[in-house]
Amino acid sequence: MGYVDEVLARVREKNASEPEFLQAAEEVLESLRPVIDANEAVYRREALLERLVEPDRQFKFRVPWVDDNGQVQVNTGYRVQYNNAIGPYKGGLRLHPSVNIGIIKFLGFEQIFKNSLTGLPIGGGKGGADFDPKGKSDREVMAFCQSFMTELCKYIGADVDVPAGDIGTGAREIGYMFGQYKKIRGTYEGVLTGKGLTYGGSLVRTEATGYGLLYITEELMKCHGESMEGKTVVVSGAGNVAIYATQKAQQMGAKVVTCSDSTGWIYDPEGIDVALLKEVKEVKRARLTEYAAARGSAEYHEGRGVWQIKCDIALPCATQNELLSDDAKQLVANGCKAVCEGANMPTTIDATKYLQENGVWFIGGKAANAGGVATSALEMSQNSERLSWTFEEVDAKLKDIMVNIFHNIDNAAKKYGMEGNYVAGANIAGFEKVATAMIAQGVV
Ligand code: NDP
Ligand code: 2IT
Repeated sequence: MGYVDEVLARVREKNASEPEFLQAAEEVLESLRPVIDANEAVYRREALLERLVEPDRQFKFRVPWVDDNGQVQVNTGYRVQYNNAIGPYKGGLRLHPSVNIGIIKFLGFEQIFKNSLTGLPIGGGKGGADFDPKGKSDREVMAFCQSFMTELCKYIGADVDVPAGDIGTGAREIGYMFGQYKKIRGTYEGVLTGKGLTYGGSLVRTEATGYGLLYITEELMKCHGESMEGKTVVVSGAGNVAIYATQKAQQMGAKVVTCSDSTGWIYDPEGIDVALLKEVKEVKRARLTEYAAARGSAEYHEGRGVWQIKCDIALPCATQNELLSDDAKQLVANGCKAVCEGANMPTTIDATKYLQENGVWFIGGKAANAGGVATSALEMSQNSERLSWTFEEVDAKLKDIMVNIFHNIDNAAKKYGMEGNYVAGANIAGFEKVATAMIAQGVV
């Protein structure tokens, strides 16, 4: 048995109850085969893969808080510090009822390679809780965030581990958490990113993941002799990533005709009205039915279904495993040319293979959604020098980073004889830097 197969077998045995983590680990290790085979003796002696798949440490803690009726509620909080070979642990906090250790581990593992691809000095980590912010008052959200940070603050710091937003964690939650960290630790430091602009946040961080997704998609199209102008784009999700992906796609001259949330989806053949979508989701925190009610051209459908709409480009921006084999078949049948992942692992392994085998250009989340964490790293830089850069400055750096990521993953795929396989290219390029740093730092 080869080294990759041996490690995969052990990973499957040890993590049998964590399907999302296994999916992420299998995707990465399978595509690293050519690199591992070329350096097997060194990596085996170093136990490099065994060290890579095992987090440095993981925390699980009780989060008690009091609801508006005076009732005590209890949630479970997590932080996984996966790998700090190239910088402090960095990664978001997910607040969603589905959160468990397997989901946080999958996200933390992905984050190692994504953060490496940005070219900036950040390691991989992730955290969150099974708390559901939906339907909670601001006071309840604050109570939860303060209790969560009361425990989390023991393990993080500007040079140690720097959390940020993810599903369910936006500017409001980051603000409450930052306030509690400052209160308990007594230091004013860049311990979180995605902060408000009046207390150390960076311009463009709000838009960064969606904008970055479009910058890399545009570069992909350009390299295939195409542009975004006049393209029909299908987007899933209606949160932070989806909203700003839609906005940038429209600025580039494309037409985005769908969005979705956890209960239904919108088909708007006139093109999504971003201002209205922002009002419904960011201000009112309401359902997409409100979008449809306010917009004559829009159809609302219950359940899932955006991938059945004919498009040139599909951008999954909601959550993991939301684009399945049948969806991939539908996209191919409809002539879709490109799929780029705004979310983390939204496409199943089978669906990814089908798209790639049928000539769809596919860029996975590690590369395509790296603009968010890259801009977080730019926020850390600004905090360190106690300065703020202009919107144009940060936006230009973000664009540069995304264009570089595209060429790095394209070249890595070519180097190992897999031209056009951007998934393998991203895993390889992300891995090589981390592996070199781990070996240089010895057995730690
Ligand atoms: P948000 O919480 O802002 O939005 C998530 C959106 O997806 C919401 O519209 C939500 O619906 C919808 N959704 C549909 N089904 C689900 C489900 N089963 N679980 C959770 N959400 C669902 O999150 P983000 O936009 O920040 O994140 C979206 C994806 O992008 C995630 O995979 C995240 O990990 C990834 N990502 C985020 C980055 C960031 O900077 N924020 C950076 C890189 C990746 P509803 O409105 O009903 O809640
Ligand atoms: O998945 C991700 O990259 C994020 N949620 C952003 C992490 C960050 O630290 O900005």
